[in-house]
Amino acid sequence: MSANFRSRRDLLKTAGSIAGAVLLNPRNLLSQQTPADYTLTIATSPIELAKDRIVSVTTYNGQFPGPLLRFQEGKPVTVEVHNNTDTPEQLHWHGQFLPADVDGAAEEGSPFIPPRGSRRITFTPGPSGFRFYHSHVRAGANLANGQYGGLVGPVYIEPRQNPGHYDQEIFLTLKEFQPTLSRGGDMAMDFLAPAATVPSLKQSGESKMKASLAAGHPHGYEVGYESFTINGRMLGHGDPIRVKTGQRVLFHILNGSATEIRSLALPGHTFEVVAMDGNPLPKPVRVPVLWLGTAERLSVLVEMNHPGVWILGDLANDDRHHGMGIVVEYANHTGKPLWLPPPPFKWNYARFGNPVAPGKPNQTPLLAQERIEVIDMLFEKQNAALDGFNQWTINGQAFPSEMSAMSGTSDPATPQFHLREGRRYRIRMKNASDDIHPIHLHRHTFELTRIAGQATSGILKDVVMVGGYQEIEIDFTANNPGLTLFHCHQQLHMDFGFMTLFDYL
Ligand SMILES: [Cu+2]
Repeated sequence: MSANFRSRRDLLKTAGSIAGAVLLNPRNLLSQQTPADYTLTIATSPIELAKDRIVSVTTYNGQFPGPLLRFQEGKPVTVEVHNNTDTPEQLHWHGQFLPADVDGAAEEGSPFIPPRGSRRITFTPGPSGFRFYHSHVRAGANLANGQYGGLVGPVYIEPRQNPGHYDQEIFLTLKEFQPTLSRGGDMAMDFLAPAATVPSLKQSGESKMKASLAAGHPHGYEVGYESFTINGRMLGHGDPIRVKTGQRVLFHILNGSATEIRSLALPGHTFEVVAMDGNPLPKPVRVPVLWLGTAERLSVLVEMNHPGVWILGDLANDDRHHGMGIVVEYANHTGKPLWLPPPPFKWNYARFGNPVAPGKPNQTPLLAQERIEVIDMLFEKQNAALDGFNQWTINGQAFPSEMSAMSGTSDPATPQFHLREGRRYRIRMKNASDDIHPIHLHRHTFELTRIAGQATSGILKDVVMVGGYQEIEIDFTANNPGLTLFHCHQQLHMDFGFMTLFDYL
């Protein structure tokens, strides 16, 4: 390998002496010689979810989740990604403000990491907080590709000053394995608040569904899973989280699922939510239950004040019994871990924001109403329209799937929406389907401003769940020129049309 390396360098040197400095970027030469700060290798490897349950999936560096990458805000890093598979790959840096060619989305023009090849990138991490990286290729009907496998890993970007005050910091990645297709699913629907739906959206969605079923179509495919894990281990099969009475434990929780919404509770304890999607909240908020849509993150402090051996687990009994949980064990306590269902609780994003008086415009002076340009988006489902898969549209347009297919080429698609740098935008999302969509905007942070009729402010995110037949508004500043992808993070939805592209004029 080193001989190979040297000969390549010699070759470059020769080329340089012949062609002169014009053809060769000295930074490229330098990067050939300097080792990368981080190396990630994509390969198929066995992962032990539980005793006698070993699955073979694509991973980063042979482990699940991928290694925790700790960056420092504003300090450039070089990452080399090797692809030891036969499929072109994209590694997306979720939640960071990066240029489109390193963001890791073919639709934005990021080059693929070629099969059996590699790609080296340098970028300046930011903003600070809990981010993650994951595969960003289309899986379509192939449940071995995209985020269905093990290509998910956490990123923590250290802030310039550290405001933390805790005794232990623990990263948890929630992820299912062994996906299968079924007709219709069992997605939890009634946990969001406010529950108010928009009658016209409901009427439109239901009549389309009725017409489709009347025409003899079955329900479109949904994905289900055999195995549920936290940090790649089914409940009871990994090491417990060991704590001591009186400790404050900071959990950084990532929903790394390809398709599922997750919940968590820890009997006898409450969660003090300090950040959402890595961004500090206006003030910490104490809740008994956590909900995370696909790709959402929560940073929560837990005061360990209820000694025992407990299950930190999903509220859905079936999913918890199939592994979605982890044991929390106090020092000097033994025995069978206990689960107790939490009190009834609804998840309302507005609870985490600044209250806004009813009837008042929910704007801080910075976001003066007259400076905001509204972008309307209508989300619709065409039941079972694509070989049994549901097709998804934004304002009647399905994103062309061949675009993000595995061709290995990365010609950007045609942008549907246009931005001007420096301007403030409001995306008004109307969901005319009964599904909850975790909507993600690349390369930017947005602020939640209205949730199903309820105004709020101060919550900065990069993914938000839009409830069935509900309307949500998010505001963002166009401050990172370049192609910008917007999509539902549910793999089955994004793969079958639920994506669109912004450009800057
Ligand atoms: Cu969706």
